[in-house]
Amino acid sequence: MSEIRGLNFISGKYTRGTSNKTFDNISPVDGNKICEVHEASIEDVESAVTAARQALSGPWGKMELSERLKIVSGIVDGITNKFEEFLAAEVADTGKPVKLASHLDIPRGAANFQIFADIMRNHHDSAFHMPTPDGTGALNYTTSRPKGVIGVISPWNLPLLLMTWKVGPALACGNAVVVKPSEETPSTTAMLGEVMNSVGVPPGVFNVIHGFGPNSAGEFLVKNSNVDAITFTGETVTGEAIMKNAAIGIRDVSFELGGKNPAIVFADCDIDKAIEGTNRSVFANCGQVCLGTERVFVERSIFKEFVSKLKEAAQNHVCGRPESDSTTLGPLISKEHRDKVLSYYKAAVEGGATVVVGGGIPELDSSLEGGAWIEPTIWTDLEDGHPVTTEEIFGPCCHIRPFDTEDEVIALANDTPYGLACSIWTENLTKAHRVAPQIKTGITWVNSWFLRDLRTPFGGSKQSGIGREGGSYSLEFYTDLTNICIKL
Ligand code: NAD
Ligand code: 6OD
Repeated sequence: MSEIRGLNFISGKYTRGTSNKTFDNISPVDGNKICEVHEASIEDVESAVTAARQALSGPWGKMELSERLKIVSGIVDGITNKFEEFLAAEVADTGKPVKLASHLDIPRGAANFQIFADIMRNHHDSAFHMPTPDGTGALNYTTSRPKGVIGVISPWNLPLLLMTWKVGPALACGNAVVVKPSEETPSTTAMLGEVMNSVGVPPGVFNVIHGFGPNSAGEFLVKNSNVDAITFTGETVTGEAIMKNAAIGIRDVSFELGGKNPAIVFADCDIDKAIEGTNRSVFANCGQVCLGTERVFVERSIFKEFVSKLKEAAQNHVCGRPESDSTTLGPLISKEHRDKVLSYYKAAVEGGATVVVGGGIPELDSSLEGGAWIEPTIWTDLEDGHPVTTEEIFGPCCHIRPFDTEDEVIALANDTPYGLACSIWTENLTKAHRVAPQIKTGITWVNSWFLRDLRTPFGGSKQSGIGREGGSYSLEFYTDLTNICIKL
């Protein structure tokens, strides 16, 4: 099985590709090599895109909707039947606790196919009757087609979940895809090829190419003029680079990008609920969730109590091997990413922060020395505008700042170029309804975090994204709409 994890998947077949270049997939838990990954050449990317194009004019393109959706639903069973293998591969690549991946990553990875099969099964076109001067009238109706070949570029933090969140709707809508998973986490995307074959997805509908971004598979894919549209999840600066290349040929993009998400904790919250939720939103997945909280604003009268309780929660986290039942915190994805996060830990101290807890590398069993471990960290007392409070860190850390008034905290929450997510903690529903719409984000939770109904629109405002995906909103990107106007 480890063999296919590092292979490209083109036209229904696993292949090393033609580049003769490989790179190592390294465990973030202990630094050991997991497998060798075969980097796709520009010719391999071209082959994958050609295979996808040809699939659109083959059986896939001609298939009845009901048959296509039966196949898409079959992918759910295909993943579920290999649940343990997907789980082991995802945990190996990311180092995240088994408890987390078995509840979130793999079930959601499968559910992403079911929801979009259901959405398409219930999708209907619109019709508009129109009067005309001669009195006979006209009938307008819409009809949608698949957009074509979709380039899917995905990140490493929730590899299977975030990739299938895009492949699910793309296939349900009848497109063909070429997927470039993150170089850090190639395994579960590669393994999905086997599932696609086993459930009858025709060759060329789902293709996987491995490699990096610039001057590698990611850039080759975006620059390929036979790719009709690009859907991407990752950093905002990467989105900018992709958008420049997608502009050539005026290709559509859908972007889910970075965030610097606030949590707003009002004095009238249920403090235990707020602590439990903020403990998850700051530290889950070792802080590597785009929706995660890095800025916490707490009403002054409960500030000290909140800081002390969140500190206690942080201290209770246990770093350790993913398989251990007691582990609550995995490593960061890589030593390189840890260097970046540690540079913010250093900058916080240099900027005069009070380090409430953490701030360094934990002392762990010597067998974990080669891993990318880091301490959960909380700061207070940084000046507004300090980079630690404005830039996305993507680690298990947050800055907590007191506030006095509702208007003040709304302004603070919105004072960022990002606009992905927010959590508001209050037992006063009137206040929640008043404040929530004033926060400029794609999603705002009240008394919760990462509670997802897959039929709802998901995406980011400002520099956190372009477009919304989820439920029938995904059709805006994955289909092309034609209006047919019939003069009666
Ligand atoms: P990244 O932008 O570094 O990489 C994402 C993917 O883009 C990888 O597959 C990478 O190889 C590829 N890539 C890099 N440069 C490219 C280029 N020039 N052309 C084409 N492809 C290129 O992101 P990451 O480090 O993997 O993920 C973490 C980031 O993703 C964070 O900023 C996080 O906030 C963001 N993210 C956002 C969401 C969301 O829904 N908004 C979800 C998850 C992660
Ligand atoms: O829940 C989702 O659909 C989604 N796209 C989550 C993104 C999480 C980011 O790390």
